[in-house]
Amino acid sequence: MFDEHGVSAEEVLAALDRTLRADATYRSGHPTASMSTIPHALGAEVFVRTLEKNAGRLHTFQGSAKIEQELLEMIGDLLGLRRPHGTTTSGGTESNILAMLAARELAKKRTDRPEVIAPRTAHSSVKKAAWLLGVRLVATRVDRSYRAVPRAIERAITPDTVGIFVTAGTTYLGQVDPIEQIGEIASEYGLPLHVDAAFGGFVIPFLRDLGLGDYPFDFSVKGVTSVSTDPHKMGLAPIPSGCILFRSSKYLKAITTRVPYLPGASSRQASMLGTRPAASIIAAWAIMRHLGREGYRKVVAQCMETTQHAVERVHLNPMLEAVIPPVMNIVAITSREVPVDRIVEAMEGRGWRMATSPLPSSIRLVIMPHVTRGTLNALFNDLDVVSTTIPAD
Ligand code: 0PR
Repeated sequence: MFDEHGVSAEEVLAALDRTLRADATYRSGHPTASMSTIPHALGAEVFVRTLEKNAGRLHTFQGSAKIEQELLEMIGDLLGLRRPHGTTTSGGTESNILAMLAARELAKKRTDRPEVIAPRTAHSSVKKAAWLLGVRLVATRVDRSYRAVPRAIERAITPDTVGIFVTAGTTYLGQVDPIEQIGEIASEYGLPLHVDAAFGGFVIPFLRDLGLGDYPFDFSVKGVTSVSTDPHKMGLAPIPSGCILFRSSKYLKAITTRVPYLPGASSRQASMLGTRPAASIIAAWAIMRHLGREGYRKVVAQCMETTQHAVERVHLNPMLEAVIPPVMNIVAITSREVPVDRIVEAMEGRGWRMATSPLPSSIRLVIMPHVTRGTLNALFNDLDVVSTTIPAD
């Protein structure tokens, strides 16, 4: 109901407090399967200070326009691209939609029945993008480690194929597709190759620095034509914050429209949205400037240490098993006997908010910076009880 007369600010805030008590807070150590976390304090401060700025109107906010460009350049540098052509977005979903739009538009003279190939582990937003854009999505199989099978992708190519989508840091397992091999195929067939690094973009470069794994995924790989990554995941930025970068300007041009009421360069918009917060762009910029590579490396090192602890707890329980040895700070746990759903139900009964993955049926933990050893120990103590006391049938 929308009342004729308003109520006092105190009353509004009290009502808010009561209602929002139902939300999980990151500070409590929960949730244990979110890909976002407590935003970095500097980013939060900058976000609040710049709330009124509109990145959909960069003629009015020319300082913000400069910050957006600098942010894209910093992320380009992180992803191995000196002169990026791209845009900030609201997150991984919008970035995937834009990557698919670029692929479709560049092939529109060639086919009016566009198809995109993506392994079945691609995030659901790839399916959403295909649906929105009238593209047929061809899902290809994955191997026993849940990585895309390059030969299956090659076999799926038809004259109507307009692009290939792969993932660096899959939603459910944090797995990285064999992007070098797929890059070879994309180059050979002259197809755009989009890498969804929504989560992995702020993790994989630091794993490499830390000696915790080398997973080629970015513009250093031949054949990769676009990469998306989200500051609002492991970039520690406030929501909404994503970006997509293209290797060449032709992709960006293909998704750019003109806004008639805006002058000059500001009339060209590549993002899906019109009015959108510059605050999240400025906050992401501030956090990246402040933390530097060193700061993010420390965050990733800490998350990977905690992830290792989670893996040790899984190994200590004979009823549980990690689906793959974690590549990054995502752990998927299956149960050897009791169906995962029943474990989850019992854990929910003990007050945990659990997340599951369907491929394969497993419990999903994302070890973000707010997830501590203490939280994990409490969670595994309960998992140990639950997994050993529920009857298997
Ligand atoms: N690409 C990948 C690889 C992702 O993991 C996600 C989000 C996206 C794109 C879409 O990003 P935006 O949400 O920023 O548009 N993955 C979600 C996440 O973990 C999906 C999710 C959320 C899955 C909660 C399970 C869950 O319990 O944030």
